[in-house]
Amino acid sequence: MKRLVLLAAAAAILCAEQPEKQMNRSLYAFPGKTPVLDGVIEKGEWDDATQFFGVQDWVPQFSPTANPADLSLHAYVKHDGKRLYFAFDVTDDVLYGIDTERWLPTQNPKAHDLTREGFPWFGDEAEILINATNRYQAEESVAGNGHSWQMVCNLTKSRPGGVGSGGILEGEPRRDENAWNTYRKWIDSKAMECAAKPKPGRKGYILEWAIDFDPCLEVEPGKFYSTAMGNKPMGLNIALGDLDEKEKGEGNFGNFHHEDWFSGAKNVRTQLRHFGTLWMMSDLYTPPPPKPAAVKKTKPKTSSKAKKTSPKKSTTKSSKQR
Ligand SMILES: [Ca+2]
Ligand SMILES: [Ca+2]
Repeated sequence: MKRLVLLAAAAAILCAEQPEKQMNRSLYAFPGKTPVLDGVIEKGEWDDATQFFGVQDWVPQFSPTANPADLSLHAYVKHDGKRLYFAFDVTDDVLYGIDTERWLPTQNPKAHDLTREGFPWFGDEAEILINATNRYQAEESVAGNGHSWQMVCNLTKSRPGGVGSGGILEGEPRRDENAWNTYRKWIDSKAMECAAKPKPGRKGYILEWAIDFDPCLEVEPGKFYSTAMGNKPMGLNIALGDLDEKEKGEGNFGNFHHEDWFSGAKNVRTQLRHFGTLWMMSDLYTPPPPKPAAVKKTKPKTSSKAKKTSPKKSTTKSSKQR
């Protein structure tokens, strides 16, 4: 009995330490205009996307992020019936390999080799993990195929451009040669593309990421997502990685400063069961009907003075003058 009480107390503490907002997040990708992948968020380009924000309330793998000027995210998601798109507008006060030297982690002197021995995620970067089947069995991570995958977009290196040029890279599991080769094929065929560019003033960067439904969203063997399937949930996780100066990540693996996750929990965030949900929406977003206008409680002023100087009129005038 005593043991049961203790267990219950321990469970309560665990629940308290992992607030519900960090688990099972959902995003909705609606149809929208095709964006231009150039690392610039043009006016209106992403207005029809679903917006989401981070990373103070995301799940930290390393040092928790407390200051939005240190690291924060304004992100967008939509699709155009053929491809799924994400844009990441990242605020990051120190850009690794641009504002700093290209220092290496003690764990891997080959971190920047663009091979299976390298660390593709080493740098300022984002990772997308998708489970298109939305099914899992136990504690498995992604398979590294159209059903489930993990890819990287790094600010300062890429498969197409090499070290020094940001963009898309093969992700995990690197130990699996089949996964690596599949990812390589997706990049070479442009089934997956990512544009990465520092923002003017260099206090952050933009990533614009495109993912072909076929071959990257394989919901059943040989069957890829299409809007004809209607609205469909998929597993989704996102990581935002932050390297600054080496000393800032003291004590963390690879001297990472931050690695914050959209969903899950520390150390298990790559397991499919910890993913959040991405709803692929087949129809345009329909806003809810407007609420009936509230009845004004205060009587409008009726003095002759107020009538003569209508505030509406003067606003129009001043805006015209501008
Ligand atoms: Ca753009
Ligand atoms: Ca950084």
